[in-house]
Amino acid sequence: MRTLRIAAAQLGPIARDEPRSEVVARLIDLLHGAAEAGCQLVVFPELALTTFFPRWHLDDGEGDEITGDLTELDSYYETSMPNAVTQPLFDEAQRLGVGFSLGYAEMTSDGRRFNTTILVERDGSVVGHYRKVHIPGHETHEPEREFQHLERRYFEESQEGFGVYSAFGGVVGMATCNDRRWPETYRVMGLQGVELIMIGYNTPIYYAPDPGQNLLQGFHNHLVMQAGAYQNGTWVVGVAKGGTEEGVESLAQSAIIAPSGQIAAQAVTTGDELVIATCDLDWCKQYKETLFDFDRYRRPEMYGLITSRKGAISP
Ligand code: ING
Repeated sequence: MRTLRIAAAQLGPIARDEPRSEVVARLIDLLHGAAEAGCQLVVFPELALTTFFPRWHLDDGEGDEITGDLTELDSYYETSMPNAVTQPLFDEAQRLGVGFSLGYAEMTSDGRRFNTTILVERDGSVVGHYRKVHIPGHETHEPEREFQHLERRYFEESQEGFGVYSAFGGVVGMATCNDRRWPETYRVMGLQGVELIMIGYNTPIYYAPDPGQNLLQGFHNHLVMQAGAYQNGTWVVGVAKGGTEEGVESLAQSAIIAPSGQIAAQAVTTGDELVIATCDLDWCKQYKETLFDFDRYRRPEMYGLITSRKGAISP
C-alpha cells in the first residue's frame, strides 16, 4: 500500500506589515508539527508569504499598464525561490525529510508576474512549479468595491497548463484557488493519472458580483474539490489562508479529500492549523479502474466544444 501522510498547513491572516521572516517562522512551526505527526508532505496556501495584496489598488491604477508607485506592489513578489528569507524553511524541511508545496507571488527576471506554487521533495530537490491558470477578479481599480480583487491586474494567466509529476511515491499535481472551481483543472490532470492534487487558496467570503453567494462560500469550496476528487479518482488537498485578514473575512475550511469524494479531515479553526490524514494512493485505482475508467468510458469525440468554444453560445 502506497500511503502518504499529508498535512494541510492552513494559515490564519498575514498582516500587511508582517515581515516575511515572521511568516516563515509560522511556516516552520507548522512544518515541525507536521513532522512530529509523521507527515511526509506539507501543503501551504496560495500566496503564503504575504497578505493577500490584490485586495488593494497599489499602483496609479488607470490605463492598462501598471505604473506609479510600485514600491509596495513590487515588495509582495519574490524574484527567486528559495531566497534569503525562505531558505530556512527549505533547509529545515530537508533536515526533517519532509516535502512541501508553497504558494507565492513570482516576479520573473523579465518582469512578468505570476501566482506561483513550488513543490519540493523530501530530499530538498525542487520537483516543479505551477503558475495559476484561472485568474479571477478584475483588471482595473473599481473604487466602489469594499475591497478590490485585482488579481487580473497583478498576475498574468499562465500558458503552461496543468502538469503532473512523479513524486512522493505517486503522481502529483498542483492548482491554485480559482482553478479549483473549474472542472477542466482536475480532468486535465486526471488524464495524466494524477493521484494527489494540492490546491492553496485565499477566498474572501464577500463576493461583490453576487453577495447572495457569500453564505455558500464554504459549500462551494468543498463542493468543487469533492467533485474534482471523485470524478478523477484523486486525493485533493485544499489549504486556506483564512480568517479576517486586513479587515477582509476569508474562508478557512481547509480539507483533505479522498478519491471517493469524502472529506477525510478538515480544519476547525480560521487560524494556523494542521489538518492531517494518511492518504492511501492505491485507493485511487478503486475509481480510476471502475466508474472512471477513462479509456473505456469517456467519449472525447462528443466533447469538442469543451476546447473549441470559450464562452457559452445559446441556440
Ligand atoms: N480567490 C477566489 C476563489 O476563486 C473568489 C476568487 C473570491 C471567488 C470570492 C468567489 C468568491 O476562490 C482566488 N484567489 O482565486
